[in-house]
Amino acid sequence: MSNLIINNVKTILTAPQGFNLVIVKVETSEPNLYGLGCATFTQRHLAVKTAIDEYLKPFLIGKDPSRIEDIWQSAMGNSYWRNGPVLNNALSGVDMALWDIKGKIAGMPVYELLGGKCREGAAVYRHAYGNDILSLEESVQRYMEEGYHYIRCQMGDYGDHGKIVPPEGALTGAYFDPRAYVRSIPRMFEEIRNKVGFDIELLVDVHERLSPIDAVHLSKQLEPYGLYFLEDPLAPEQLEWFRMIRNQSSTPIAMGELFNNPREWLPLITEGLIDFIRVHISQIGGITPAKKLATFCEMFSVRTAFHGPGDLSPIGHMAHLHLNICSSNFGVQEWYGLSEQLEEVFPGCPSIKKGYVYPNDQPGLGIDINEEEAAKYPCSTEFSAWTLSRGRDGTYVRP
Ligand code: GCO
Ligand code: MG
Repeated sequence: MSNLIINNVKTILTAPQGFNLVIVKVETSEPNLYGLGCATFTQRHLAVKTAIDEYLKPFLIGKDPSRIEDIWQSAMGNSYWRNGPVLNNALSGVDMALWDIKGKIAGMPVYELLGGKCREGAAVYRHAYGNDILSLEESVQRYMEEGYHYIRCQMGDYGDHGKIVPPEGALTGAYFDPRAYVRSIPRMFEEIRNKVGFDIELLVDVHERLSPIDAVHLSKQLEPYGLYFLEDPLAPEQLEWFRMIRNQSSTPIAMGELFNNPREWLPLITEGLIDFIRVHISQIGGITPAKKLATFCEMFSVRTAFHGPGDLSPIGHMAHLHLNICSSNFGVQEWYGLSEQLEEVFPGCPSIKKGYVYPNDQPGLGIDINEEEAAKYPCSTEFSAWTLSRGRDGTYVRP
């Protein structure tokens, strides 16, 4: 294997579950030895594809795929301008694929290369949803019956959708009212706790939609309901407010799906302002930086809860799983659920049983792609509607 080189890098675009997914396939000079990675930035998939095809592919061809650290560092620095979502996702696709190749060469699953198992399966949280409290409670109870111990609750849209009256002539958009949302969440948890008690872990995603002082207020209001965590209470642009939240409330805080740059998470971790780091690992550059981040968090008693939405490929979910299995400070994994179509496109999807996701013992990441199946589900170039969000008076606000 000493003369092994990368001889091709392919970008595969597919949307089997309706979300645009970006997959990287790194091929080597050894026939049938290739690796797969997730580079999904669903809203700008073509920009990521360009970064891979036009820049990373020529940068990588001829290089030794075993030199993961050197490739990660040099690809990150070669563009000089760095830490943005497009280039980080592109690099993540390559990085995961290189770990996949290394595992295949070693004949070991990636979690073995990263230190070995700390646990057999990773606990996941599911998304319970309902338009009203009754349907939400039903959804929570369904997940409980299926054996889930961690359940995230979301009732309707983010605040009084439909009841908002903007000024005449206001532009169309996804309207929401953050104040109404803040008022509704404690009421929602009061009802749910009354119904299901305290033996189950409940969570909520604020989706960075609140003004800082409303987030402080909400975290205090939620104390009686003993949440497992309050997710992404503020945007990355509002980091200094996390100290205020911490000083005023003991509700555990999870943060980070929008993070790109290590400078965003460093102060929150070192200053003890969050309890869970929930970065989107393709958004920070893949397994290499994510394993370093997990180890760094361990020293500060911060647990991991990586972002696992629908717009993440099963290869990305698999990368999480390998990290979750071998990191002692793993907390919980967000689990959106995989459709049958996804399982057909990605043979080897992880199995889920009674609230835990299990890895397999295949070498590498242990997941493949069926390119013919993938081609049946073209990506969409429509702009996402939910990110065209507006507040009560029709002003554009970030979602
Ligand atoms: C979550 C999320 C996502 C994001 C999505 C953006 O799962 O917690 O907030 O659903 O909105 O990944 O594309
Ligand atoms: Mg979220």
